Amino acid sequence: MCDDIPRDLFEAEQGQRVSMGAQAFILPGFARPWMDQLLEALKGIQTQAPFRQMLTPGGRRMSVQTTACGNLGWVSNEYGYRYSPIDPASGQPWPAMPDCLLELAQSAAREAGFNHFDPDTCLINRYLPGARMGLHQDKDERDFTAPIVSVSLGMPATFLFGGFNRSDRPARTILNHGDVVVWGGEDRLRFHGVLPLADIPHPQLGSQRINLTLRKAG
Ligand code: MD6
Ligand code: FE
Repeated sequence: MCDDIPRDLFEAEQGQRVSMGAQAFILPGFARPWMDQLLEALKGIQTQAPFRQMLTPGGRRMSVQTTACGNLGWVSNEYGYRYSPIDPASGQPWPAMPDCLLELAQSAAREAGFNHFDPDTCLINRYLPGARMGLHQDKDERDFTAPIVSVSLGMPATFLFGGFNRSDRPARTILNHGDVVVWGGEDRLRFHGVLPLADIPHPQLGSQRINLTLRKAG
């Protein structure tokens, strides 16, 4: 994929489905009807399982801060990454997946053609200005037939969507507050990432971006 996805703040309308691949879509503003409930639920999750900066297996500190909800959470330290039913910071299970989040994710998955999405984890990443996510594949899940649903909140970010090799030049698109990305099927293992965030404070969330990705991991 060589061309940038032709989309900016003005082109895409709520209710459209912007295609990034045969089974990969941006749903602009799709999360808006759930927004108030979602932000309220996030506050509770953050209290129970605060954001923390994890180490990569290389021993480097990730620039994003991470937490999770659902039956499993993604955890990383200098020894490797894995999904765990227990939050290592508290020794307790992760906060439950809020109903509004599950409903939003299933509804977005359906919109993208994935009918029986049954996520058991939501990875929650917080980006402060300057934080980034290098090109990676999401391949720690057991079942690649399930899609991934990603919800963007707060400051806008430039999302990179590449091919099946790290060296494939990625397309770029902006993800705004309330946008949802769904991808799966033949696009499930594409490389993707996020450029370092500019500080463009969001009216509700201030100088941060929060990204929720729901998956079926177990
Ligand atoms: C982010 N997202 O948007 C990082 N992965 O902050 C991801 O890494 C991601 O958005 C798989 C599917 C959708 C995503
Ligand atoms: Fe990812």
